[in-house]
Amino acid sequence: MPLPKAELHLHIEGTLEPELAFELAARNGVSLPYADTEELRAAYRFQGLQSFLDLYYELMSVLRTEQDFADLAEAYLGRAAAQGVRHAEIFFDPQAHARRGVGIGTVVEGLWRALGDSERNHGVSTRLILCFLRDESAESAMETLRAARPHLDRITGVGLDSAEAGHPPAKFREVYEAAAALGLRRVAHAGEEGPPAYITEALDVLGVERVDHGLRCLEDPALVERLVRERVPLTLCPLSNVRLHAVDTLADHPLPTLLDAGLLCTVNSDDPAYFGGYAGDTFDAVRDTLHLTEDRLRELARNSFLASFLEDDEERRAR
Ligand code: ES4
Ligand code: ZN
Repeated sequence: MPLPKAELHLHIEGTLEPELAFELAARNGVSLPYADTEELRAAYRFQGLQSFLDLYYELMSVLRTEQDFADLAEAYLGRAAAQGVRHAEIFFDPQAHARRGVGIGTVVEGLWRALGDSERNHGVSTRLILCFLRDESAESAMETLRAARPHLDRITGVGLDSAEAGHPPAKFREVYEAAAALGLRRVAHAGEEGPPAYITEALDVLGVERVDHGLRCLEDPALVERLVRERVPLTLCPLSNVRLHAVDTLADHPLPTLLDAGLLCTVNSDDPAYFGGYAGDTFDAVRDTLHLTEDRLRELARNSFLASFLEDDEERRAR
């Protein structure tokens, strides 16, 4: 039995496996510039975040209808459940779909067809987190939040993703203030490719409760001390860090150092279709390669529920 765990850093568009991408492409009459799934998989060699994002945005063009989003989420939930995931907080990128005329209603209501029945069908509770693309304007983010208003009963929080360098968190101060006023929880990617100062800014200017990635906090000992003191969870994604070259190999990943420093670390899969593993695969990989003890693995699993947006009673039931 895999360890029960919560997944807190998962882009639903990053769960699009090549087989489903081709199926949806055929269904929707979209042509992909790859002959078959093998040729597509061969393109999964990334130089860094941007080269991954280019393919990620290209491939998600096959997602058009509510049923496409339902099929995508249903496939993810089945795989996640099989790997011990009991709770998933799922990112989605509405602006990336709005670009080709797919409205946020199609995305959210489509995902909900799967998420709404997930506890019953898979034993996985879920939350949705709307991510703003940080390489788009603050005005576009605000417009996205406005468009989300009719769907807020389905949405728990907001996040910030896409190309980090040159797009500091403070650019999104107003939209995060507006999100907080609507009762939404706040997270942001920071310190993945961007500097530690972006982590501080996400905390101080955006008021985030968790930091997604946060890996580069290690370059600033005072920041590490603060994150420990304030019990700010980090949603680390070790397989993603390897594939995007934030670390050289998994054996070099600083997860043990981060845990030893007393940080509230969680381990997550980010974009599992692209980075080589779902939540259970990721736990197995760090256990085997970083030689984590059973106690450390249990700590990571416990942290995933502690750092989640579940209420206390729900949290106890999930784990
Ligand atoms: C992402 Cl790994 C990563 N970083 C930033 N934005 C993203 N969107 C999807 N995956
Ligand atoms: Zn991410």
